[in-house]
Parts: sequence; structure tokens; C-alpha cells
Amino acid sequence: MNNIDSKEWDAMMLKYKFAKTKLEADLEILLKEYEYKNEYNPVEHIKSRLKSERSILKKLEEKGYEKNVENIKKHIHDIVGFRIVCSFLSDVYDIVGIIKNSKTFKIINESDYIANPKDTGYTSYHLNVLVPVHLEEKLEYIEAEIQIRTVAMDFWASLDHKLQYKLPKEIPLHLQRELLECSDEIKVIDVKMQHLYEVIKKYIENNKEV
Ligand code: 0O2
Repeated sequence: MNNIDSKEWDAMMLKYKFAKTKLEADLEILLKEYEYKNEYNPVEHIKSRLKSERSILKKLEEKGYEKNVENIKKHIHDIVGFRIVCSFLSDVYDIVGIIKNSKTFKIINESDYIANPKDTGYTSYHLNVLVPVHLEEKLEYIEAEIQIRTVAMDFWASLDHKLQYKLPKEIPLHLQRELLECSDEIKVIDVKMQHLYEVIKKYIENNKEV
């Protein structure tokens, strides 16, 4: 399936691995600093992964490109993937703000699929960043994708992934519609939880002992 020279493949993947390690450390610093300053941790959990060889080649094929390292670097944007799952809607935008304001990464693309959901009903905020990796002889910028979403969005995306996204064939239209409906219902819950969060915060503020 892969006719790319194995040494060339390993060298490419090693750099993505370095970028993943670097991004992990940088994000941890940014988020811990935020937590310290605000006495609040917006993160429920973080997942990271390196895309498998099979998924990389499948995606390249679907996009219609010839299998070579150059095309992988140019057209596959999520070999290093991070998912930051947070509690409330406002946390998503706060985290996006922290990453965008950081001098550590270069932002090369952003997609607000919360304001503009995908046709499937998928919602999340995507940031594509360049991670600076200091190699022995030079500095290289390696691409990574960070997905930021609430637990509710994550719940929908995980189940959708299982039900639909990875299936080779299109699922029937009425099932697609039901998935879309679930996404809409989840959106309503996210907005309600955000409202509750703000009301509770105000309540605590007003009832603080002086
Ligand atoms: P996996 O297995 O999660 O890694 P790109 O695909 O990046 O070249 P595109 O399509 O504009 O270009 O990228 P996008 O939409 O910003 O990001 C694609 C990723 O978003 C997917 O990666 C999924 O992780 C997620 N995603 C997008 N649409 C859906 C959806 O309808 N349902 C679910 N569950 N996830 C979605 P992969 O590599 O396709 O999959």
C-alpha cells in the first residue's frame, strides 16, 4: 500500500513525533498558567495522537494525491492531532484565545464549526498551528491540528464517528437527519449549561463572605 521509502517515512514521522511532544509541553504550560491566574480549570480532558500510516494514506488517496512525502506534508493537516475537551462553551473560546495569543505557535488556519457547523452536525473549533521544533541543525515548523470542544460536542462527535464517519458507504438520509437533530439538541443543552454556569458564578460572587 505504501511505496514510500521506509527511511524517508520514518524520518518524516519522527519530526511529527517531536512536534507532538513539543505541543504537549507548550499546551500544558499555557493551560496551567491560565488555571493558576483564574483559579479555574476549564479542561475536562486532552487527547493527542499521531495519525496512523493507514489513515494518512487513505486520506491522501481520498483527496486524490499521489502517495509521496511531499504530498503528505502539504495536504494532510492533522498528522499531529490534539483534542482539548472543556466544560462550557465560553471555555472553548477562552482556550482558543489563549492559543491564538501565545507567541509559541503560528496559526495557519482556523475553523469555527461551532458558529458554522458542518452539514453532518459536527461542531468544534479547529486551529491549525505550526509548532517550532529545534532540530540539531535547524529550526523547523511542523503542522498540527488542535480541536477544541465542549464535553457535549465531544459526546456527539465520538458517537457520530462510530456510527457514520468511518463507514465506507453513505448512511441513509433519514439517519443522517436524526444525527443532525441530536447535534441540535446537544447545542441547546450546551447553551443551557453555559447559562447555568454564569448564574451560579454570579450567585457565588454575590454571596461571598467579606
Ligand atoms: P479522524 O479519524 O478524526 O482523524 P482535512 O480533512 O483536514 O484535510 P477538512 O475536512 O477541512 O480538511 O478538515 P476539518 O474538517 O477541519 O477536520 C477534519 C477532522 O475534523 C476529521 O479528521 C475529524 O476529526 C473531524 N470531523 C470533521 N467532520 C466530522 C464529522 O462529521 N463527524 C466527526 N465525528 N468528526 C468530524 P479525520 O482525519 O477526517 O478523522
